Amino acid sequence: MQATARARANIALVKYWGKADARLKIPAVGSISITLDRLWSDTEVRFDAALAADELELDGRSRPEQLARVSACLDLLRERAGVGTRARVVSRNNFPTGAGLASSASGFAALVGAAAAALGLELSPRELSIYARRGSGSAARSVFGGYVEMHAGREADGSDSYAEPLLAAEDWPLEVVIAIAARGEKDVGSGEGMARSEQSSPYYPAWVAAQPEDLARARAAIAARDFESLAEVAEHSCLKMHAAALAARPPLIYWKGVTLDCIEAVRTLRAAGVPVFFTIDAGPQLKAVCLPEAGERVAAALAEVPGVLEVMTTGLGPGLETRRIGG
Ligand code: 2P0
Repeated sequence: MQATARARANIALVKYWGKADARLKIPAVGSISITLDRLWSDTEVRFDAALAADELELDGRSRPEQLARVSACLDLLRERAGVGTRARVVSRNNFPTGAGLASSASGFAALVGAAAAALGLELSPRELSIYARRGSGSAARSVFGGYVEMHAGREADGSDSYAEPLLAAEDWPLEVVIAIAARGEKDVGSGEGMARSEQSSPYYPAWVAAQPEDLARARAAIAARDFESLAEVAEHSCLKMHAAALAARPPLIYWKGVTLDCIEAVRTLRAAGVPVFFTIDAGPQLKAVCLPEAGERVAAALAEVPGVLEVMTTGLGPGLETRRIGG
């Protein structure tokens, strides 16, 4: 009863921010993302009757504070399989954990993929997406590669709240240049940030109300491979999400000064005709999305911004990959 899985991080171009149901992790809004090729979580799950409790090792050390969330996700799959056996989970990210680089997305997608395989459950990608959502809302999207849409759904039980592929990575190969502006885990996790925005930001209702229009525009831009139009809606969605978060009480300021300097660098490039736009999640790192021919120029420009610690470039990648070991 052992399996491994690899799932990749994703970044949203039309953002997810806010929940309709916090317990079931049903998002208040749909979202559209791209899956990144070079940022992944590798996770091994081994169910073992000799274990008295679940165990978690993340990036080489035990993480008791994360264990409850992992166990809760495993419980859903144990219930489905009709077993009570505890598991040892060993997971490793090949990129910084908890720093606004979507480690919970790749982590929970890999966890669900490996646990389902270890239990011998034959789940459809849609079912895997629903289970991954219960771990972390954005993880529902990392089950798929390329361009992905997450549906908020209408059902109270979350049964229609899952992600679906929109377009394969190779059908429109974009590049993503990530500028690392700070290391270390963020102060306010996205779950808490969302709850605070829902409860106290005067802009939150407007954010939710405008989402269908942004989703429709991004969907159309992706179908038409219209970079300019995707750039416009993605930057708008990012800034609107941060505006809602900034207006929460107490405020959520995820950016550093260097983040703003990176925004300016991207805007300068675009004004000069370089096909690039930015997006930023619940952390200080800026992600610049560009056509492949602009990748080197964008990476060089961001590396020159004072305070940028590191620049990583990646293409778009595939969805969840799972391997069962033994039986
Ligand atoms: C996104 N983020 O769409 C948005 C943009 C962060 C900013 O999805 O509470 O870690 O586990 O559902 O999945 C991060 O949210 O939150 C996220 P939970 P998650 O990528």
